[in-house]
Amino acid sequence: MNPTESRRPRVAIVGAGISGICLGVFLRRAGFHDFTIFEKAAGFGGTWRDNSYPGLVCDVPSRYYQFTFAKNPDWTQLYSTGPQINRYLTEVAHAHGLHRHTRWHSEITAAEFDGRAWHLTTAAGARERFDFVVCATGFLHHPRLPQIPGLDDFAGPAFHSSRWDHGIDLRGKRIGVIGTGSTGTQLVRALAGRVPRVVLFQRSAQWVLPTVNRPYTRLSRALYRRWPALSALSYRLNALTFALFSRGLVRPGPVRHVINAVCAAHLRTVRDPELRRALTPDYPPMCKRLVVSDGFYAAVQRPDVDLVTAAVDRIDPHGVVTADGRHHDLDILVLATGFDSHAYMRPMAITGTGGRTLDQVWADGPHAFEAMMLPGFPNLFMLIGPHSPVANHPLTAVAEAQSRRIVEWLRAWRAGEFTTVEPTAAATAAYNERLRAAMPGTVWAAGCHSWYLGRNGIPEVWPSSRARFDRLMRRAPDLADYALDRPAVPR
Ligand code: N01
Repeated sequence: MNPTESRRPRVAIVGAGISGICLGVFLRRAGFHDFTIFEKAAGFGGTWRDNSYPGLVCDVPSRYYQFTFAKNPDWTQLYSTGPQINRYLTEVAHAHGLHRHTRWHSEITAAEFDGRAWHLTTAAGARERFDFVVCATGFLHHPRLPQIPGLDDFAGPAFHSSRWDHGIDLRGKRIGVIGTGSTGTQLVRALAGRVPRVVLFQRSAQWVLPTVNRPYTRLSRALYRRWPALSALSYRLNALTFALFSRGLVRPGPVRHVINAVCAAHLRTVRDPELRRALTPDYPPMCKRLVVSDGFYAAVQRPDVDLVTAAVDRIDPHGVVTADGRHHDLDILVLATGFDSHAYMRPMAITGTGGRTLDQVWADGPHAFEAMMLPGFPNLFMLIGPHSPVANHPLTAVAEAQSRRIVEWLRAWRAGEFTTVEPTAAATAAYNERLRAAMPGTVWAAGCHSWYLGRNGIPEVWPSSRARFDRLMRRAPDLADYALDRPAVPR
């Protein structure tokens, strides 16, 4: 027997969110069964498990925001709620037996490469050896908490939007929301009218694309169940629509003009000129992630909702004091201040060859070779790593493209074509140089501050179309870009 035929890679996947689930399914389908998913919490879903704030609705249509291998005919509306998506992800994971591969409450704190394999350490101190490590830790994951003087002195509940405390009774409460991203605007829309007062603290105004979250009829769901091809068609049509939209993101032209005009017309629906002025951004639409909403402007025009544009100065036990000296009395404070989108798998301490750490290699900011691998870190893959977010396409699609690629590498390993693989430093530098050169035409570089930007002010997203990204992921690797260590052939 060929000595390589019995090679069975041991694979560790860190994280049981969208990308971890996706890879788990791909591995099982490809006949790789020796893998473990390490999850620090106790459930599947990642960010969809963590975020459960009132009003959470995905801004990508349900029939697109799903895995192509698990299309759900039973979505009840155009845009699904957070709990619906979390249920879907959990069901997919269970349907593919991933619960049997998952270790809950197992946070990986360190990963070290010893020249042949990876050694993972959990928070509980257990150590285990793997041939491959895949970081499926997401990037909208670590809450970004604002440094506001007095925050700890607030007498009522104060928490980040992704840590919603459902034990708190909202009835009769005055709620302050800091932040006007997708989260803050959804919260305001959901809370307005439910509580006596909502105060929205806005540092930067947002452009808002109008939409209507229409329900799917029972008949349409029955048709989708009866003819699965309808789900495939719907996915395809959404992909084409998003591809068109993405053009406006990555280069100037007519799509950008249309989106700008639609957002500007939507803003004009705000009747009070002063409020309209306060809601007018000083940067072009889509520079920050566009808010897609079917009711934010209506909510913010209600008499029981205050939009505060003066800077937050400090917090005291009873509310927020703004730079104009006003005190805003509050009972609950929600920090919808976003995420540290550049942390990726950190604070996990990752040490590659020669004792080099990920923090050292990423001292100037996260980067990767083709979004997935790094020189000096053999047999380590990232899912939805640096420059992976592809315009506003769903991360399910990105996870599928990247999981496919990992499976190809594992097949090659199983066939004995290599023992360790890593991209070369030269290929990685050239790749990142090409990305950097493509950024100036993108809308994210149009002069606003957003979570898309790295520390150097350069966007950390894919600067082209989904089709190009898919082609890159499907292309057979050019072996000149990689350093491969081949297995010794027994004499
Ligand atoms: O976070 P954000 P998010 N003082 O970073 C403000 C996805 N998502 O959680 O713009 C005062 O966008 C900050 O102000 P500024 C989606 O991709 C999807 O809303 O920096 N304000 C900004 O207004 C999204 O883009 C969905 O000036 C402070 C806000 O907080 C991403 O997640 C739903 C501040 C943060 O906005 C992140 O969205 C929700 C401070 N110290 C999220 N610090 C759906 O699909 C920050 N801010 C539904």
